[in-house]
Parts: sequence; C-alpha cells; structure tokens
Amino acid sequence: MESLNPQVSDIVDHLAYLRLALNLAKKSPPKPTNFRVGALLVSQSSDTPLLSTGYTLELPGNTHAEQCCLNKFMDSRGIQTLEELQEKLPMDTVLYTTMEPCSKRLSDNKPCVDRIVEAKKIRKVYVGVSEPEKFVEENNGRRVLETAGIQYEYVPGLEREILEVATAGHEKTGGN
Ligand code: HJL
Ligand code: ZN
Repeated sequence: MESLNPQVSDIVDHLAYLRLALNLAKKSPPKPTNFRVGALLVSQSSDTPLLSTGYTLELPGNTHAEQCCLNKFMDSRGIQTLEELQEKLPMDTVLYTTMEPCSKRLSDNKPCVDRIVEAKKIRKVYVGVSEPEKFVEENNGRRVLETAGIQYEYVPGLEREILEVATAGHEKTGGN
C-alpha cells in the first residue's frame, strides 16, 4: 500500500499546545512593563512530548517565558553548559509561544531569539501573535529566527485571548 507518509508535525494539534501555553501565561503576574507570555518546549515525535514549560517572570529576575522554558529544561536535567543543552535537546524539538520571541529587550537582557538560536536543536517555533509595538519599535524575532534557519509558523485562533492575557497589567488607553 502506498503511504502518504505524513510528517509528525502535520498531525500535531498546534492549537491545543498553544492553549496550554496560554494557560501558563495566565499564571504570570501582571506588570505594566512587559507582556504575559507562556511557552512550551515539545519533542514532537516523542511518547512524552512535553519537555518543559515557562511563563513570564516564572523564574526569579526579569525573565521571559521562552527563557524560563529553556532554563527549566536545563535545571530539570542538571544541564550547566550550552554544549550540554545542545546535546540533550532532542532533534525534533519545537517551541510554542503565545507571543513572537523577542529580538530586543528594553532591559538589555539577552533576547530570547538568541537563546533559541544558540540552543541549535529547536527546529521550529509556533507563535500565537506577533509582538505589539508597545515596548520596542520593531521586534524582528521572526526574521532573526528564519535567517538562522529556524522555521516559524503562526498558529491562528487565539489572538484575542492571548493579547488580553498579555496586556492584563497594562494601563488601558481608551478605545474599545
Ligand atoms: C515574549 C515574554 C515577554 C515578552 N515577549 N515573547 N515573552 N515578557 O515573556 C517583550 C517586550 C519586553 C520589553 C521589556 N515581552 O522584558 O518587548 O524588561 O518585555 O527586558 O521590551 O523588556 P524586558
Ligand atoms: Zn524574550
């Protein structure tokens, strides 16, 4: 019988993962100076796909969701160096995040796209919304990732809720 040979990524329920990330974002303390974001590291073809989770400010300090997700993966496996991280991440690792990873931070901390690129094994990033132009003029997260050979896929369907959660701590500026 001829096989259509679908890719694992074709049959994964991306929206379900994004919902999980959104529920994580809701745990983040509202703050006027950043967005509340949730992120997951997933090994797509594994029987136990969920590698790590994270949300904004989950770890001490001014931490982003993607950063927490990667740091928690390292902590949970006793990984201390970047080389070890590259070695321990499965080949089919993807990242889900409710918001486009940052390429520039107001605080001058290392941007999440740099962390994603240097991890080497993350082959694709699934994103719920691009970053609104509130803190940095133009977030180039998508471009930086694609230039580094990392695929980028926008997962539609949860935009309104993602933005509502992301901006919960922000001053509302009229409008609807
Ligand atoms: C993403 C996060 C988070 C942001 N974006 N993808 N995940 N907080 O967890 C992006 C926003 C920055 C501001 C402020 N937010 O966070 O542009 O203080 O939060 O370094 O630029 O910069 P800091
Ligand atoms: Zn970030």
